[in-house]
Parts: sequence; structure tokens; C-alpha cells
Amino acid sequence: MSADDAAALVSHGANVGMSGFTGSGYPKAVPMALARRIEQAHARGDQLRIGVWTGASTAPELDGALARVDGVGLRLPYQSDPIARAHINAGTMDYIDIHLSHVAQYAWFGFLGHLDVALIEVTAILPDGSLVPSASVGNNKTWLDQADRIILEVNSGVSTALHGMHDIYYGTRLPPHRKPIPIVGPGDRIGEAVLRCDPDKVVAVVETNAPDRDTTFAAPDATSKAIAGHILEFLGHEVRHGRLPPELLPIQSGVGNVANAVMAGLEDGPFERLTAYTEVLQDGMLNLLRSGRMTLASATALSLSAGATRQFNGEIDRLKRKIVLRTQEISNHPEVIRRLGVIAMNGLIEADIYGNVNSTHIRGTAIMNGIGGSGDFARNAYLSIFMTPSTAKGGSISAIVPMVTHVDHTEHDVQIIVTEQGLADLRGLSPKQRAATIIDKAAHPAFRPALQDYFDRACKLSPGKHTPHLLDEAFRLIKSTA
Ligand code: 0RQ
Repeated sequence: MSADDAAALVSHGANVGMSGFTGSGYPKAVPMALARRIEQAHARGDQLRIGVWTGASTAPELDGALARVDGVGLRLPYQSDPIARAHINAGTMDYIDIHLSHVAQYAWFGFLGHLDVALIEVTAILPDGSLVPSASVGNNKTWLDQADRIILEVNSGVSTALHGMHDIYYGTRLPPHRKPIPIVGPGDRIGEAVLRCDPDKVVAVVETNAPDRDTTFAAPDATSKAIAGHILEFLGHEVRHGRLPPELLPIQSGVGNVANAVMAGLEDGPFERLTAYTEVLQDGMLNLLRSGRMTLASATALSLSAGATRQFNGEIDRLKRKIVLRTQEISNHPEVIRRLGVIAMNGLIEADIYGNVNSTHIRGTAIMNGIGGSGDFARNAYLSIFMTPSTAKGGSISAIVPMVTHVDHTEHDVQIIVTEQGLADLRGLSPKQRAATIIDKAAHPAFRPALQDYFDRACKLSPGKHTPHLLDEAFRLIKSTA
């Protein structure tokens, strides 16, 4: 069927579960056809807006195209498109920012409402009707199972050699019938290589031939190299003190350039036979797998630059033995993350002197991207590391503030904060000890005196002395520098 004909099957008010996770495996043709249809409907004065549920962020052809025509009433669970962000922050698009491991189970619990359509990119449809997933798995299993009707995009631009890399677990149940998730090592396979699909629900099959978004990474700069250096030194210290094995524990690495730079740092570091239990596999991690520094990686999505995708396609048969792509409720499962003892490394927007972290909001009210999987990993990790440049916007804003304007990760979930200035190890410290450490090790020298002055006066004047604060001026530093 043509993309336009398939798009005509989606009606106003429908909830559409789409594939896509950090710019990979998203449908490329039907969302754009839907955007054209929405634009025409709006020009005629007709209502046409849908709910868009995905795995995580997608690309301009999906989130951007639909947001540009004001076609999305509600979006969940994680997105990073600038046009969609502008709509959310203008109040014209509702957005529900959910822990990525929670999304599928919320759909099964019935917490999100009814799912009308699943719109899923696949690599191939097999003769028995099962589907070979493409470069991400995300929530595709749940969307296919839950939706009334299914639209498939078969992308011949994705290598069919991907077949065999995926592990789709069909053992999840609703409480009180749940059983342990039987993963005891990051490479364990517990499911099937393909997605099951009821052929009676398939209303359209659309052929495409298009690459995923080119997720480019900046070459590591001095700041991200310094952050990576502090983390590597810390990991070495932990090995020397017997708190980590020489091959470390499975690594989770968040999105963005700093995360990618840490992976690049591991390439030159002393650690061998690394593993990863993560959600996104970026260029830096692919390099570790190609060089043999990393032996295994479990993820839910590949999020690669065009160059890295070419390398991946060239070596796919060799890499297939080292990479497992799972559904996101398993890649981010708290039980597995806790059991394996994952080392979680995520970015932040601001952290306060007590270690609460804001990953999502600018000045407390505007969304940047979303919490993504950072909460799944941070709360359940063996080591929960957050990393950031110590300042933003050309040095005018301190990433370390007296009190965060929005809390995604509480002080109880944050063990280590790293900036280019240094590494604040908060393990075993009381709130006041944490504050002294964060100001001393992580804050930029230009902001240290103001933070120290706030903390000193709070220690004297705060009515409660456990977590001293001056509530009437906690946000003044932000106001004066933003
Ligand atoms: O804005 O591009 O307009 O200049 O925030 O900041 O420094 O480029 O850092 O790309 O690593 O993103 C937390 C957003 C960091 C990301 C966040 C502005 C800054 C810039 C981006 P500009 P950087 P990164 C696994 C884990 C949540 C989800 C997550 C994220 C922009 O890491 O989305 O961790 N995390 N998932 O200028 C004002 C401040 C600021 C600020 C930064 N204090 N005030 N602006 N910025 N700090 C993946 C998934 O879950 C899918």
C-alpha cells in the first residue's frame, strides 16, 4: 500500500504506538504522509490530531513532521525534537515523561488508555508472519500485541543480516503472576529472535528504503575528555580497592557527546573484557566492540552515525555474536540492572549541592528532552554516576546550584557527580558532607564562592540543620546567572 493510503487509516483521536528509539528503527514514510494529511485537514478546518507513543526519541521525519503541523495531541514517553519541544513548552502539546522501563507495563496495566494502531518499522516479514525487527526494538512487542490494527513499514535499506541479533522476551506477566526475569549475564538470550504478529490485525504494509537519522557525535573536546578522565581514574581506584573486578561491571551509558567521549576514553584505558547492559549503543561503544575491548553489549537500540552504520553493516555477522537487542522493558528492567550490578553513567542539566539531579527541565518549567531510561538505571545501579560540564551557555550558568528547580533523581539515587573540575564521590556521606564535597570537587571556580556562601549561611540560619536551605533565596543564583 502507499504511505498515503496507509495514513488514511488513522483517524482523529487515535493513539498510535510507533517504533523508534533514539533515532533508530522509526517508521520513515507513513508519519510524513500523515503529516501531509493533517495539514490538509487543518486547512479545511477539520480536526485531526493523534496521540503518539514510541520507544523513545525518533527523528525529524516523525516527531518533527507531526509537530510542525500541530498533529500531536499527546506524546509519550521521551522525545528530543526541537519542534515538538517548542509545542510542549508553549502548552500546545501534552507530554507524559515516563521511565522507559515503565511504558510497556503501563500499557498492559491499562494506565495509558486504548491503543488503536501500531505503526512499526521492520526489516522483513517472514513466511510465518513473524517480523524481523530493525535497528531498535523499544516497545514494538507491546504495540503489536496491544493495538487493534497494525501498519508495517518494511525497510529494505536495513540489512537483513540483523536477523538473529534481537531477543524478544514473551515471558512478562501482569502482577500477581510475574516470575523472575531469567537474565544472569548481559549476553543471556531468554526470548525469540522475531516479533510475533497477528496477521489478521495487519491493515497495511508499506515498503521503504531509507536510512535512519545520522546521529553524529562531536569529537571529544577538552571538557568531555576531562570528565572521561576523572571517571576512568575513579573506576581504576575502585578496582584497586576491590570494589570492582578488573573487567568492571556491565556499563550503561546515556545519550550525547559526553557519554560517547567516556566510551572513547575506555578505548585507551586499562580495562579489558568490558561488557554493557545499556539501552542505547552509540558509536563509542561500537568501537569498543569492534576492537575487542568490549566482549558483549545488551541494548534496545543502535544509535549510530552514518559512518558507524556503514562499519556496522560491514561487520554485522561478527558483531551479531556480541550484541543483543531487547525490548526496552527488559533492557531497562530494574530487577536485571540490580542483579548485574550495572555502572550507570548519565548526563544532567543541573545538580544541587545535596546531590539531587534535574535531567529534564530548564529553569523548572520548560522541558528539554525527558527522563528516558536514566531513572531506571540510576536507582538500581551498583554505581550511579551523573556527568556534566560544570557550566552551561558559555559559562554563564552554573550546573551546580543550591536547589534544583525540578527533581528527576533524588539525592538517594545519586552516588557520584563528575564535571571537568573533578569527581564528587558522595557514597556514605551525610547531606552536609555531600554539599561540601560537591562544591569543592564539581562546581566551577567562578561559582564556588557564591555556592559556599549560600551553604555557610544556610548552615547558620536554616531552621532545620539536616539539609540546610534558605528557601527565600535558593533560586536566586539561577535567576542572577540565567
Ligand atoms: O542546549 O543545545 O541549546 O545549547 O541543554 O546540553 O551540554 O549539550 O549535554 O547533550 O549531554 O544533554 C541532560 C539534556 C544533557 C541529556 C541532557 C542545555 C545546553 C544544551 C544539552 P543547546 P549538553 P547533552 C539514556 C539516558 C535525560 C535522559 C537520559 C538528557 C542542552 O543527557 O536528555 O539521561 N538526559 N537518558 O546548553 C540551561 C542549564 C543547562 C542547559 C544544559 N543548567 N541551564 N540550559 N543546558 N545545562 C538515553 C535515553 O533514555 C533514551
